[in-house]
Amino acid sequence: MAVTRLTEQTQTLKGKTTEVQTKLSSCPETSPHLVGPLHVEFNWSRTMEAVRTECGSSLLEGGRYKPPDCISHHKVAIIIPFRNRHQHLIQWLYYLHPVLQRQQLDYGVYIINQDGEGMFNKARLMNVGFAEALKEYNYTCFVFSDVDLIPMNDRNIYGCFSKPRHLSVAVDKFGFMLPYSTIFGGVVSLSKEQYLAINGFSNNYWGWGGEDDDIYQRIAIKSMSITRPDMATGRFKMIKHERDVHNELNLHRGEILEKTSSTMEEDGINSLRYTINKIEKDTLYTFITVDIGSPK
Ligand code: UD2
Ligand code: MN
Repeated sequence: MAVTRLTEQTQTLKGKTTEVQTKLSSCPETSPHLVGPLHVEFNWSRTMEAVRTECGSSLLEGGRYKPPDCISHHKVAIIIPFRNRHQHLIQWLYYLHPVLQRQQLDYGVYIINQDGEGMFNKARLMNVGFAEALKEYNYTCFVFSDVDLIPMNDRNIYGCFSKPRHLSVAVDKFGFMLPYSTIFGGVVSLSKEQYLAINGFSNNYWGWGGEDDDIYQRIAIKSMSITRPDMATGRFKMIKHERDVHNELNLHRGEILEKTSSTMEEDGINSLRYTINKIEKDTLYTFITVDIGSPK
């Protein structure tokens, strides 16, 4: 199907600048640029500036990209919950930008940085990412990723499908196996409709754990199921780290999780409250610093 996109091409014809329309077709079902298994290692220390030089030339401000020669099937906002993991972010950007481009995605990278030293709340940050990304562009797909997870195969598409998808199925930290069958943490994708059908994520998990099982519950309660890539395509490396300060194990996670079915209609994207303190546009990403409050 031929789709028309207005491209701003400047032609210097006797000093005149003109806008021309070019006809672009949909990208192929499978990108011809994919290479399969990737070599991923972390024993290097590039600066952010070096990654900007290496990966930035194809990007628009804010870590935005569109394939130059076809219309992508996926308009994807990549949402990364974040605080104080600068080195991991450099490594994530270095590996992911080329992969996402080879996948022919129309994408933007949003780093959602929790302001202050309060208890970390990953799911609330992901909800903020959904809301803020939609203010910028008509994204139809949302990929939520830990900052420390790097795919080892570029055939693991960071897009959305007919069901919510769990992409990080074989993480080295877990011996390249699913630690349990209902795990839905790490890297996941949901279309805008799928995300809204579950009212986004819970805002009430402070500290480590539980929020991923809650998302799985929401999906199951709404009679949806999930998909996964095969274990070879879904391999990931997690950058080694200790548990962060102010992200201690959430001892209440079990009792919140038990109530998901009765609370999910009121607790989610429809009850999200936050204050944006800063939005910074880098070549490689949009960095949103947000005050998400603290536990009641
Ligand atoms: C697992 C899950 C993760 C999440 C977490 C429990 C997998 C592969 N990963 O990861 O998705 O469910 O358990 O909450 O199943 N972060 C910061 N700064 C902080 C704390 C966290 O940036 O101070 C972000 C960062 O993107 C990080 C993510 O939150 O990757 C998850 O935290 P983690 O890496 O400490 O948790 P982990 O590895 O146990
Ligand atoms: Mn981790």
